[in-house]
Amino acid sequence: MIRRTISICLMICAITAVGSPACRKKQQTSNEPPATAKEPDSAPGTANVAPPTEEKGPQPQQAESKPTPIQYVDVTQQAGIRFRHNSGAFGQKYLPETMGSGCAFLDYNNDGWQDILLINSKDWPGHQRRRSFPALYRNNKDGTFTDVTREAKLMVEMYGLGCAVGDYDNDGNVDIFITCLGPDYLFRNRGNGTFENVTKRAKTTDEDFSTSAAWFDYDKDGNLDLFVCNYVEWSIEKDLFCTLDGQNKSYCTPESYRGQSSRLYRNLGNGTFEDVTQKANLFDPTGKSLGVAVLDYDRDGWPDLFVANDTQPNKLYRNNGNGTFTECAMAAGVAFNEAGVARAGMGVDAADYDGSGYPSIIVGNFSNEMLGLYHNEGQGLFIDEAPTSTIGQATLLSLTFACFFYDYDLDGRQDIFTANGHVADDINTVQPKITYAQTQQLFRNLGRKRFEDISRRLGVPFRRPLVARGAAYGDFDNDGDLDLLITTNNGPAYLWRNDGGNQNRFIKFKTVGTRSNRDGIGAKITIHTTDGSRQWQTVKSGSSYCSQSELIVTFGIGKAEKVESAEVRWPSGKVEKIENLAANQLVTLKEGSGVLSLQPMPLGVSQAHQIR
Ligand SMILES: [Ca+2]
Ligand SMILES: [Ca+2]
Ligand SMILES: [Ca+2]
Ligand SMILES: [Ca+2]
Repeated sequence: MIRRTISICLMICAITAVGSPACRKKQQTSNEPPATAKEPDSAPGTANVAPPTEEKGPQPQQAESKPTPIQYVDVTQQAGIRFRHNSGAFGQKYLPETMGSGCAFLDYNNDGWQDILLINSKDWPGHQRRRSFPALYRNNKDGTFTDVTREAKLMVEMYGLGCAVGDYDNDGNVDIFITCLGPDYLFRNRGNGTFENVTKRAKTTDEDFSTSAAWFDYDKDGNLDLFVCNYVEWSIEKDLFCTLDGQNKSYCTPESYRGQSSRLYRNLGNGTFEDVTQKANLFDPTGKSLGVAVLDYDRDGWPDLFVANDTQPNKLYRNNGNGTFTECAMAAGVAFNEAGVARAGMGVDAADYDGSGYPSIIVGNFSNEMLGLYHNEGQGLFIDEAPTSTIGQATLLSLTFACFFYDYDLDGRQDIFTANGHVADDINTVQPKITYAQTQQLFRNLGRKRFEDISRRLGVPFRRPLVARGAAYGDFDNDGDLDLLITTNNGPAYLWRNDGGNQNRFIKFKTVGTRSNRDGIGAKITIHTTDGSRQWQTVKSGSSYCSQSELIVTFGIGKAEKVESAEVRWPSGKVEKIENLAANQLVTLKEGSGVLSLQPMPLGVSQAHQIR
């Protein structure tokens, strides 16, 4: 029956795709190389994850818990991060209480060390117990952070959900957009350690229930535009009674409320924005959007959008290159699950995880729903491979909010991280297999589209259940490997240090746009290593859930000693090529000038210096 449904769905999708010219892949007109990259049969770094030598023979029962040479260590306390999210919950079970909040790795003071931004919600009117604020933690370059929220002028109470960071005014300082229930906030970075609330002047505020957001330059005019996901029409007055046990109030699912359209703000380049949602053909009040990924799925050089919707079909907006978008999710096969049912889409990300040359998509979904693993087949079609992959069964019971691709072991293959936690604190009383707090998951990419669930082998943090929401990756200690920042609902935020990931080699890029936006968001970087493998990534904002990872792009290159060549395709269209880069460096690239600086890594404390 299921197989039949799949084939019917595939038929319908194929027919629909053929019948929708705007969604069909155009002829390869760009000067991009064809998608012929092959994956090496064994990644150069494979040796690093071989079982410890003292183990004798395969022991399947223990294999699941056998530690790997890479461990994540919870360094929250020693790093000095004391943040606690306040959902405002006081017993009424208001829907927004279950949703927040996100986080970001960003370098707000341009010292080359990733700082931390944590979004907060607040108490409800009439039930104020304490004041709560977002938090900005400055990296002290020695493994610790200092809370600089007050001096940065970010002590603003708001019912915050998510954030996106990007240098919208191209002055070299990364700015912060915070999504809220009620008016959103745009904070301009003054470049002196403080932020200025420019929301009113910028006209990027709406009263909606906003969640994830992303900066990207959809019209390639050199100014970063802003996409904001909106969720449902909810207010204290409109709050409904829902129940799991027939008696007590539970948190409602979004079916009970009307959706709100997400928004696109065009950056006019003078500090103000224009709401172009209608003009760009993006108006959709059925949305209930929670996640957005920017990707060029058809490789025509224009950034497209994938929007994950909660209990509504997901949307894939193809950028027509003329200021408008065409919705293609049905035709592309990413709107529903394999049975044609809309799922509870949360966080999302896109990357080329199999060396096909095309970006594929992951979507976090509800418990009793698998993660969506939409493989990009080219020609504008995707196929959800989760049901036939390890990932499907392993994510069936998890309620996944944040999810992203990143290369935790630097072997050159994009792995998958998911942050999980249920929305109903009483779920276990009615569904014994499902818990409120859940463990986080990491799927190691084995190549050839295969993944291994190694969550339970990565150390104590991965075995501790949390009510996780946002998540971001970044190399906060500048030792090369990617660390994790995780937020929990109405609880602490966590910083997990990656220990051992840098046994493999890497190369990192920081992009400085000139004709393109200053952050180089949208720049596509392709590297070739000596073993004949090719990888590419895009500098991006958005993805995950309500969160943003560092803007630095990290490539794992296994045991390779150098990168033969790197090509950067800037959003402006300019293409630059660099030959012969030694491994374990941060390469700062300036559009039009090539390499601005080479910074060997790991970066010791004494080596800390300005990277601009
Ligand atoms: Ca700025
Ligand atoms: Ca623009
Ligand atoms: Ca990997
Ligand atoms: Ca690190």
